[in-house]
Amino acid sequence: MAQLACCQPVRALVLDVDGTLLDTESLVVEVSNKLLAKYGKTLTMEAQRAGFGKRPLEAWQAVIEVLGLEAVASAQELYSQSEPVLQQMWCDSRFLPGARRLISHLAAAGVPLALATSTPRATLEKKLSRHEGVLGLFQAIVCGDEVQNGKPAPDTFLSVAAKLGLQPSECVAVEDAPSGVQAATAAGMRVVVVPSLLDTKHYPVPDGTAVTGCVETLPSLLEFRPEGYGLPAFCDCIQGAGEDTVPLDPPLMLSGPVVKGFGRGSKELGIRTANLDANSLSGRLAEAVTGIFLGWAAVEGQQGVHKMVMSVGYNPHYGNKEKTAEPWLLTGFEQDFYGKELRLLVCGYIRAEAAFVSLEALKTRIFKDADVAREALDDPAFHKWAVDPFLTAVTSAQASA
Ligand code: RBF
Ligand code: MG
Repeated sequence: MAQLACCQPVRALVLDVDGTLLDTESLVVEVSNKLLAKYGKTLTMEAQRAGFGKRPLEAWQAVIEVLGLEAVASAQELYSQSEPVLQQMWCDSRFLPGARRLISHLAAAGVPLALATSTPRATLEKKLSRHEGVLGLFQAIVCGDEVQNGKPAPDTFLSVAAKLGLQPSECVAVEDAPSGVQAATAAGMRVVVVPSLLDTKHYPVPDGTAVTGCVETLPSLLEFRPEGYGLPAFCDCIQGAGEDTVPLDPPLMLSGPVVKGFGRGSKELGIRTANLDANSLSGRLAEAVTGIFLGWAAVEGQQGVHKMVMSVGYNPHYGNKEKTAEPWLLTGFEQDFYGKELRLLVCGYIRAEAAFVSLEALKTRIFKDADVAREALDDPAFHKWAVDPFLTAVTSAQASA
């Protein structure tokens, strides 16, 4: 948790939209890759880093430069091809885990909230069109088409602070993209970074005592603790084995065939995780931020639903390159069910992934996670999901959780 720096109390939270509040980056990557295929290119990590966070035309210009497409396409050309496709998709934009909870909580507590986005106003409205009442939670909104210079210039953040009637030093910004972090820093705000790029070396190193710039880096907004900034703490946590867990509402629903994992689970750890094929659910997995989650599982053709605890991410203890989802079914995993469809209803968040000093320490923590899940899932707020049709539709008999 960030330690509050000396002087300025936090009077407002200023949020970026794309990749911070809403999962639009996955839509952009999908559409851009289809378009770039015509030129024999893909939206590489470097291109994403150059483009993310910027206004659409400036983002395309940056991508062109990174991919060396200057001779074959202009930013305007690429924008006119991608934008109509994206316009159809914006209304499907979903909140990233923890985002809706954060803004609802702070708004209800009377903390001023603002948006500082590179998106044009009309596009922002499309992106939030199915999320009724959300625009009304913000005291100030500044869009990319309302400032002279887009991110990484400070204009968007300076303008939003002015609209709030606050000094930038009284605001904390939340950003996912390097260009956005740069913009908020240049405006004189402290920044909480929730990286949307895998490679965190492109982000500044957090300094909890900094007066401007990155004060902490979080795997997702599910880890944000408002009390670290003198703001009211969440009061929706659900306890299990003495630990707080965060409800995910709506829950995340994942399904796919069970595949063989790294084989470490049973051999080294004494647990049998049922691995999901990351490719068969890549879109959803990208959106399921990393961390340790709890929920319910159902296996095609099997009886009942099962308590489940799951690790999503890169297993920092082992340093995997591929993102995996490894659910551990806490009951009923006796038969071999490779190839069968597994359905997971993920309704709670336990903690961030971590590296441990020893295998023993990792194992101890995983068994603690299981205890937390077992107990928390008995709470009515979590237990209600055990009878969800998403799960019971594939089981052979009535749920018996
Ligand atoms: N791997 C890590 O590297 N760090 C973790 O914090 C971590 N937590 C886990 C929690 C649970 C509940 C489970 C089921 C797995 C977790 N793992 C973690 C993944 C573990 O390393 C993996 O399941 C085995 O390596 C088998 O691939
Ligand atoms: Mg962003």
